[in-house]
Amino acid sequence: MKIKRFTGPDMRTVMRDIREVFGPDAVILESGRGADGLEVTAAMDFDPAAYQATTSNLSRTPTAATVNCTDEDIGDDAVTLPGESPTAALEDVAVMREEMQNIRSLLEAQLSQLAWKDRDRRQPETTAIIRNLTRLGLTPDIVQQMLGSTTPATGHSAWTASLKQLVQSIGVCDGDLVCAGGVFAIVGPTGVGKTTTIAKLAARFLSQGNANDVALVTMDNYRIGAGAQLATFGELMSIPVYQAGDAASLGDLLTELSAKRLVLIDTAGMGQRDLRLAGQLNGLRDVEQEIRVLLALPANAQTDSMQEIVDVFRIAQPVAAILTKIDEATSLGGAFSVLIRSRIPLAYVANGQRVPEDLQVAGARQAWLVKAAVELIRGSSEPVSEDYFAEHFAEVATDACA
Ligand SMILES: Nc1nc2c(ncn2[C@@H]2O[C@H](COP(=O)(O)OP(=O)(O)OP(=O)(O)O)[C@@H](O)[C@H]2O)c(=O)[nH]1
Ligand SMILES: [Mg+2]
Repeated sequence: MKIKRFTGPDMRTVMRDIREVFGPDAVILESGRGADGLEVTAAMDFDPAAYQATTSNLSRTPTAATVNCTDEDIGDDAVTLPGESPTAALEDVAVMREEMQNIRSLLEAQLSQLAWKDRDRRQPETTAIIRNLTRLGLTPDIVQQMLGSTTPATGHSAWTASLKQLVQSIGVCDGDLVCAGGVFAIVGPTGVGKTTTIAKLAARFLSQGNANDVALVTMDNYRIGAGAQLATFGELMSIPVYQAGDAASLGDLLTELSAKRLVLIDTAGMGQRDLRLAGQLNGLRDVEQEIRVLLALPANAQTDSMQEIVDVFRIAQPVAAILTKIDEATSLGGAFSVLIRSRIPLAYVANGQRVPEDLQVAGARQAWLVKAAVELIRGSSEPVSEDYFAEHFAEVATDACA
């Protein structure tokens, strides 16, 4: 904590000096009139405990302390608040600070609302697009991105242009990634549809290839009977299913299976905050063979949860994502936002429980996805509050005015 006394002819000058020296978070400790005009004692990195200790020390020699201070960084002695106990003074400062912050927030909110209303009046087409893109579930940063890269247009064509922009922004893999062959592992949190998607992918491959060319591996050794689900799918499709416990046994198994055109590895679903997760994901990286990781992302989750999933599973270095459960999602913009922001291309979209029908290749299907997102908002009646728009999109309006 640093404490300093500032003097000046008026409050405006003194406050400007304080802000220049200590920055916007300076705390005002004391103010009054002195020989040099207005005197204000302020602190940077204010530490209430240290300040309280200081003022307790000082209460023995308060006057001398105040008289002796200079404009240099002053010692502890400069901060007594005569006539008031240090604790009471501290409480006053805290209350004042909170009140000022409340007033500031209130003012900011009101200014934003005014600016948003103003923008609505000046640029009704843009604000209509902002409203629609937001209703799709897109996050403010991605809405801005769509607006920023859309060439100016009016009316219906402006909306179409922003949707086209969205279509172009969703990264996808070329063609049918898995069916081209290789070793793939599907990772993701519990219950997102990893095992079901593996069965769908294996069945897709079978429609073009041979059951002898494919093998399934489960690394799900954490839960009793977890491997049984994959074993059942394997049995139904006459595809062999293997079990691998750790990185070493997975490496040996992959060597054994090197003649297979396609190996699909199912991993144990773990919550993104499960401490065992990193061990499992690192295990996939520790094998010699190249394993391409696909991240299963549940489209029916909240946007923040999807972002957390992407952030946590990033250590597995996923080459692509599979968006699951889009049939259960109430909006798709959140998933688009997370994918666009994290630059993970989309390989497949799962839209139901049926194996293998409910799995679509994402490549060249962005327009279909965006259309599905638009259809979802047609059925939804939940409006987004004007306060939300004011909070996230008013700044642009202020800039535009300047
Ligand atoms: N509606 C819907 N349900 C799905 C989809 N994909 C999978 N499911 C269902 O979701 C449930 C969980 O699927 P699993 O494949 O077992 O999920 P998982 O990720 O392997 O689960 P854990 O291994 O427990 O982590 C099952 O009831 C599936 O039928 C989908 O795209 N849409
Ligand atoms: Mg599973």
